[in-house]
Amino acid sequence: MTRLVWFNGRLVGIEEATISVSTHALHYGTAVFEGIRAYWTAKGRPAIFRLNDHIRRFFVSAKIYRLEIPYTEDEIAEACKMVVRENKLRDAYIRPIAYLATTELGIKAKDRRAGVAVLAKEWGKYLGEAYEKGARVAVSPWRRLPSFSFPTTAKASGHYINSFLAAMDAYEKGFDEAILLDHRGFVSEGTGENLFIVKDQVVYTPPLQASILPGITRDTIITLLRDMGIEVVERDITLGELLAADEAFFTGTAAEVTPVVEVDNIKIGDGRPGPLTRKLQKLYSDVVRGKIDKYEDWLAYV
Ligand code: PPE
Repeated sequence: MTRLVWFNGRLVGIEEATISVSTHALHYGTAVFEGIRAYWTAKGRPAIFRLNDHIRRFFVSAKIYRLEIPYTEDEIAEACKMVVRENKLRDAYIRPIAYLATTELGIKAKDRRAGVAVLAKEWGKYLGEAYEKGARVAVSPWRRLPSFSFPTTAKASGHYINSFLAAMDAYEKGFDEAILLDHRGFVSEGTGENLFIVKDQVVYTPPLQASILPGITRDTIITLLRDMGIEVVERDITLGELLAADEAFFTGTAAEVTPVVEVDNIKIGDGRPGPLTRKLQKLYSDVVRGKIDKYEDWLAYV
C-alpha cells in the first residue's frame, strides 16, 4: 500500500489509519468495498476508469448492508482522485472500504455509522503471467454463495470468505484461479472475476441469477463486443459448455481481460489464448488509457 491514505475525511499516513480490534466489521464481515483502477493516459495524467459507476455500486452495497456512510458520493470520488494524486501514482489500484464501525460486540447494531478509508497501491497483473499465457483454473468444490442467502449484487467483505476458500483450494492444488459453480451447478464466476466463453463467434456470459457480482468490467466488455457487432448472450452456462468452448476469459477491474486456457487440466480450444480474447485485451487496454475517443466518457481525469 502507498504511504498516504484517505481515512475518515483526512489524508493521513498509513500507520495512523487503524481501527479497534472490537470493530463490528472485523468480527462479522460487515464492510463493503470497491476495486477501481487508474491508468496513465496520453494526456500526461492518470484517469480513473468508470469512477462514477464504482462509486454508485459502493453506495448501493452500503445501503443493502445498512451502513451509513457520512460522506457524499462526490466526496468519496474526490478521495479516490486524491490518493492517486498525492501518492504521485501513474497506474494505480484504488480500494475504498466502508466498515461498520461500532465497537459494541453483538450482531445487531444500533449505531450503523460507517468508517471509510480509501487506499491505493500499484498493482500489476492480477493473475501474473496468466495475463499473457492464459490461466489454468480449477472448478471449485465450493459453490458460489446463492443470491437467496446473500445479496450477491453487493460487494461486501463477508462474501469473500467464499472466494477465499475457493482461491486457496485452487492455489494449493497448483492452479492459477478457481471457477465457482452456482448453487444449481451452472457456471457462476471466478473468485474475483466474471467469466465469458466464446463459441462459434457468439459470446456467452452467466446472468445475474447465477449469483455473480454484476461486474463493471463485464459491462464494459459487453458494450465493446456489441459495438464490434458481436452477439453477446447472458444465459446459464453448463460446465460442459465451458469445456467445449472455443475461448474463455475472465474480466474484472484487477484481472482486466485474462484468458482462461485450461479447466481442470482440460484445454479450452487449443489451450492458448484465443483471437477474440487477445483482441479484447488490447481494446480494453486502449480504452482505459484513453486512446479511443468514443469511450472517453468512461474516464475521470485525476
Ligand atoms: N466477481 C467478483 C467476485 C469480484 O470480486 C469482482 C471484482 C468481479 C466479479 C469483477 O467486478 P468488476 O471489477 O466490477 O469488473 N474483484 C475485485 C477484487 C479483487 C481482489 O482480489 O481484491 C477487483 O477486481 O477489483
